[in-house]
Amino acid sequence: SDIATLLPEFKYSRTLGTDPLTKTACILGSIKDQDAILKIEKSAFQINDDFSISQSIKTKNVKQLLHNDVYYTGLSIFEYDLQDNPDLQVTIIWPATEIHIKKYDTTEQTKFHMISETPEIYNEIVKPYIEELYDTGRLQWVKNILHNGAEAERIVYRDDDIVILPDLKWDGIDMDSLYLVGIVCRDDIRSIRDLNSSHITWLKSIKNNIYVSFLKKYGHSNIKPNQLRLFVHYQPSYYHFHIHIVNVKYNGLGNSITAGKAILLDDIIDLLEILGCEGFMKKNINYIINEQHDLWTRGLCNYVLKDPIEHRY
Ligand code: M7G
Repeated sequence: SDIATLLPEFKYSRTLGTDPLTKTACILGSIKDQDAILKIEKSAFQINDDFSISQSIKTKNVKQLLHNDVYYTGLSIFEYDLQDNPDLQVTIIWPATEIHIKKYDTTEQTKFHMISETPEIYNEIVKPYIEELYDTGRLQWVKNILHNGAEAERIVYRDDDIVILPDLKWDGIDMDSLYLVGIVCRDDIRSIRDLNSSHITWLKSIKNNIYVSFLKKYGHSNIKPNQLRLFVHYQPSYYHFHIHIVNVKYNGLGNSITAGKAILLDDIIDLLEILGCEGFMKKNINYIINEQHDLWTRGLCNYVLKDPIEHRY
């Protein structure tokens, strides 16, 4: 299938969420009687030296809303072109699973809670969940990238440790929202919980290769390696260890770059020095979970701090 053939077949069922800040809409529907998620996002402006307002906005397409003193506002339609200045980024997930739908459904994501996940809670609730998910095909896209040549033409860097490529969320054009993902080749690390001090050298070398390959591919841009935010999610959506590589100035990511979800790669490496051979299994991990998440219903709901105040102080 191809996105251009899927799109006309999409039948609307309900809106999963719209966000006026990121100019995004997520819609649930179906394609050939199977659930599908359609995400549309207005693209960022590409304004370069030969950008010409007068060419991009046709006079007949401007309607004035007000003029008062030096202030003029109006509505308009911009001239786009598919190659260098597209209007929209479109994502389709099809067939979409219940987990996908929950992830994109912001109408239901109203209740969030802080969780302090102890190693015991991890072993009792999270680990069995990860193991169960592992063979359900949810990581097929990762396997396809690592072993089956998927997205091959997009790959920025590859060695025995990591494959780096543009993230699904990035349009590949707008450098202000540059977003790459580095997927490690080994498949024995599901999340940061599996990391310990024996992985420090490996992580440092990966970090270095992220910077070197970034410079090779995007050195012509104005972004310096120290302007990349390297981070890892806990909980992630996909339990195969990967690193998010994002332009520091991009803050259109909502919850996914906030404390309670994103942990800087440098902090992970530093923490491993302290945590030693037990690694993250020695530590509580604190994060935010919403009631829609499977882990919530599978038991995290029993561990939420109903009264986080410790009265002995
Ligand atoms: P995560 O922390 O597991 O979950 O990151 P998140 O989606 O909640 O952030 C997985 C990352 O992989 C995300 O940044 C996704 O956008 C990205 N990603 C997911 N899929 C299915 C693909 C894909 O098929 N190709 C690429 N290139 N990136 C993907």
